[in-house]
Amino acid sequence: MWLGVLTLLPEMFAAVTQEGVFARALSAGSLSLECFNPRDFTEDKHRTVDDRPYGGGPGMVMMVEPLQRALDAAKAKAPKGTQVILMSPQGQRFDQQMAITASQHAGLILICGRYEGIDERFVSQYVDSEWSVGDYVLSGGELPAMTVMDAISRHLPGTLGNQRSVIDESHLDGTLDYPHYTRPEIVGAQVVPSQLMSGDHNRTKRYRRALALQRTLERRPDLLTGRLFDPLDRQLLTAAALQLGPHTVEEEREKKQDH
Ligand code: 4H7
Repeated sequence: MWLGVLTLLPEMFAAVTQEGVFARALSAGSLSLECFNPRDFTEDKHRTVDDRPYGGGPGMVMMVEPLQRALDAAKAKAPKGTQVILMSPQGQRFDQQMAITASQHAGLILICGRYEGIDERFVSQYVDSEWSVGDYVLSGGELPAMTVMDAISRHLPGTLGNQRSVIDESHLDGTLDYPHYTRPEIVGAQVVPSQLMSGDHNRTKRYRRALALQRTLERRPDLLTGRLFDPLDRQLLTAAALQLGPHTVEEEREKKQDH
């Protein structure tokens, strides 16, 4: 997969290119990354990339022309069909399914905004989609772009070591991850759950599934709504709901009393 990034701060991307899954995907050749700095595509002495907002107000806005030229340079190197994505607080919420889908594309161009934002005429003319990594505002799109890049790189062939099927992982099947333990067996007053010590693979599997479902119900019930479950999952979820039921009803009652 080919990744192009438009950024005024290309040095930031050392954070993902120097170590970790993304770096290994680069070394393995299943991924390549090229940064394009709009400042390198300016023609004035001061290499200006921003200007004051029409209509007034605080801060500066990224100008169309340097972005346009940087994007042209990126597109000249991009594979056919490469999508142009703007990292933006106004974007569609980026999730695991989008990471998987994107990892199957030949190319992707990620645009990182700075200052107060980007001239809307550039966005409407060149951007195919806007993605957000969460409902908060950051000072630039670089960290969101790296977040997306890391999530995507984990799904490229040969990156997850032995292709250990990512199926077991949190979010892929719409449930949160189960808790993990390693040596030593005892830490202070806490021991490793006996279900993981028996060596009985089916018992371990069932225990982990029970905890994954229980935690999802407890922490992210929104992930469970509208889903279909096989008989074992239904049984584990029902047991979890029975444990949780009075607790959440109580919380709802308290919430109502508070108001
Ligand atoms: C596009 C438009 C993504 C990109 C405006 C980007 C959060 C996310 C940015 C802006 C981002 C996310 C520039 C508006 C900085 C705010 C102070 C870059 N923030 N910004 N201003 N949630 N910021 O994915």
